[in-house]
Amino acid sequence: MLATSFVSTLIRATNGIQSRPAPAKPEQLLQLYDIENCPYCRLVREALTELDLDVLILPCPKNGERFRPELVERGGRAQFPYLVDPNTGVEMYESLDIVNYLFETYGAGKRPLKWKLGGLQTFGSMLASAPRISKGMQARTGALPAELLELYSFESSPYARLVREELCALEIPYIVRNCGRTMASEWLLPPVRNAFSITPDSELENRRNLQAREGRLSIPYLMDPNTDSGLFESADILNHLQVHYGQ
Ligand SMILES: N[C@@H](CCC(=O)N[C@@H](CS)C(=O)NCC(=O)O)C(=O)O
Repeated sequence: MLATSFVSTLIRATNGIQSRPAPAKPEQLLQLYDIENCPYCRLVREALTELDLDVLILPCPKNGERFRPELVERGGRAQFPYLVDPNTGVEMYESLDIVNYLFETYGAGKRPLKWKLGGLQTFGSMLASAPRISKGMQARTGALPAELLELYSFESSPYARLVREELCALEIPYIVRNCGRTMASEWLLPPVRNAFSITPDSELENRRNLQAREGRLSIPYLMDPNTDSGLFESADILNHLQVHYGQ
């Protein structure tokens, strides 16, 4: 299961990993009606990681009953992704329009060249969806947590993807605390870092907060205020979701 997630990550090369933090962070959380393995939604999530913007994910798997009907009422049709920016009042469909909007509104300087080649990005994202076809696509609606879960994640993490797919299938809304990379040492896997006592001093607030909270940093990390728990390790997080929110 993990192997195909690595393939998706490799296909997207460096996309959705490296961050250049937005100079002007939005005060209120952005919201995204999203399907985890949708190639169009992935592009938006990649841009969010690259701009280091947090987002409230509203999962809309096939046959979903929680946020799909809500979007149809709100935007007029069931098409994903759909961005809501409560800071500006903007709401929009169309992945590449959303990416442009995010860079124009929150980016530093020009939109990177790769995003000007939008069609190419869409094609690459479609290839990346293929190895995970049907993963997290069908609703298996779980219990709705009273308080929002928070997932420390970056878009292209193969481990975080497994967790996001499950949250999507369960239709559990969650906040993504984006934790892209800004330093070479962050590319070292946690065990290697630990072996050589390397602690990257990231400029990203989410990474700094997680390091301060737990004394170490590894992605994904799930914070569940409902059970007062913080979990590393995708397998442990998946188990936690099943035990507390699964059918
Ligand atoms: N041109 C749109 C295409 C979006 C699109 O076709 N999304 C698919 C999901 S991958 C969708 O909304 N399908 C309808 C559904 O899932 O019910 C974009 O780039 O945002």
